[in-house]
Parts: sequence; C-alpha cells; structure tokens
Amino acid sequence: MRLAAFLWMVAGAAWALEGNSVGGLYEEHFPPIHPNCTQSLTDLLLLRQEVQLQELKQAEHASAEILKEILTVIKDSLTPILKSRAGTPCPGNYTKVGATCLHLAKDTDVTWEDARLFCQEMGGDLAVFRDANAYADAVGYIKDIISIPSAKVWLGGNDLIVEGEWKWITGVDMPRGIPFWGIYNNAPEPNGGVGENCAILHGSYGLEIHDVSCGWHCKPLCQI
Ligand SMILES: [Ca+2]
Repeated sequence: MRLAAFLWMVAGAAWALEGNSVGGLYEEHFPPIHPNCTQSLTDLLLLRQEVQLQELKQAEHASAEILKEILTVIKDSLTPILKSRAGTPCPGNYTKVGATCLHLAKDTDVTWEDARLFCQEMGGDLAVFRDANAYADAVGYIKDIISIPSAKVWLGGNDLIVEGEWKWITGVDMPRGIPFWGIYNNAPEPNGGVGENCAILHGSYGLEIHDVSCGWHCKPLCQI
C-alpha cells in the first residue's frame, strides 16, 4: 500500500513537470525584459551615441575654426614676403627686369658722376650685373626701350680707384671677357687705359660692355 502511494506521487510529479516545463518555471521567477524596457535601453544608447557624435562634431568644427584662423594669420604674414620675392611692381619709374628693378633714363645724357647722382636721387644707383643672366635681362630691357645702336648706357662699374681693377660700385669685382665685354680694334675690352675708366653698354657693339671716358654723356641705367 505504501509502495502504491509512492508510485502515485512520482507519477503526479512527472505529470506536473510535463505540464509546466523547466522553461516555464524559469520564466515564472525571472520574467523576460518587457519589450518596452528593451526599447528604452536601446533608445538611451542611441541617444548617448548621438550626443557623443554631436560633441565630436562640435569639437571638430571648433578645431577647424582654430586651424582656419592659424592659416589666415600665416597667410597674412607670408603674403608680403612672397610678393616682394615674386615680382611685385617696382617702386616709382623702375621696371621689374629678371630678379631686379631697372630704370633706363632714355632722355638723359650725362657724365658718369652725374648719372650716378641721377640714380641716387631716384632711390637707387647705377646698375650692376650679378651674372650673365642679369646682363642678358638688362640688354633685353634696353632694346625694348631705345633703338640700338644709338644707345650708350652707363653702368655702375669703373676702374677709377686702381687702374685696370674693374669693380662694381658695390665693391665686387666686375666679370671679365665674354659675354660681358666687347672687342675694339681687335683688342678685348676694357682696353682704354687711364683715359677710359667708366663702363657703358655700347649700342654700337650690341650693348656689350666697353670702357670709355667718364666724361662722356650717356644714359643712366638705374637699379633699385
Ligand atoms: Ca682704365
């Protein structure tokens, strides 16, 4: 009789388990998150991400503005320097020629000393050539202004201090030979000795450099 009662209880328990699965028991004690709660959490996370993105965007915008301001300051500082190096207009009557500013006083014919004073009054001095390119640039500039061969143009070069030592007025040695100096009577210039101590671009010789008397009346080629 006891055995029968025990078996009956086991059978009852088995039936109960079959009717209420383990999952059912779990759900009874730990109910699933309500769909509305899940939605709220997702919304919260999305909102947080949105706020963070917004903050990042604001920071990015602020950085871009600062960078823009820095670049503007740099640009403002560099512009005058770049302009002065890259062919800004020359002052007064001067013309940009290669890397320098020149002015040929085509209607003025004066001695070398007066030519120098003329250029100094224009804020410059008689022209000197840094190299063969500068020489070629100056010749091209002069040919555009006056007719060759009538042009006789003073340069800032002489051998006034020591005969035969040709110097630019800057104190630098003048270049010698081709393509700067010409030839006269089969003798390479300069060849005038003590009687010829100032340098011109001689129109009769394709604007090559010749030494002539400093008392000649020639056109100042000024440089600034
Ligand atoms: Ca001389």
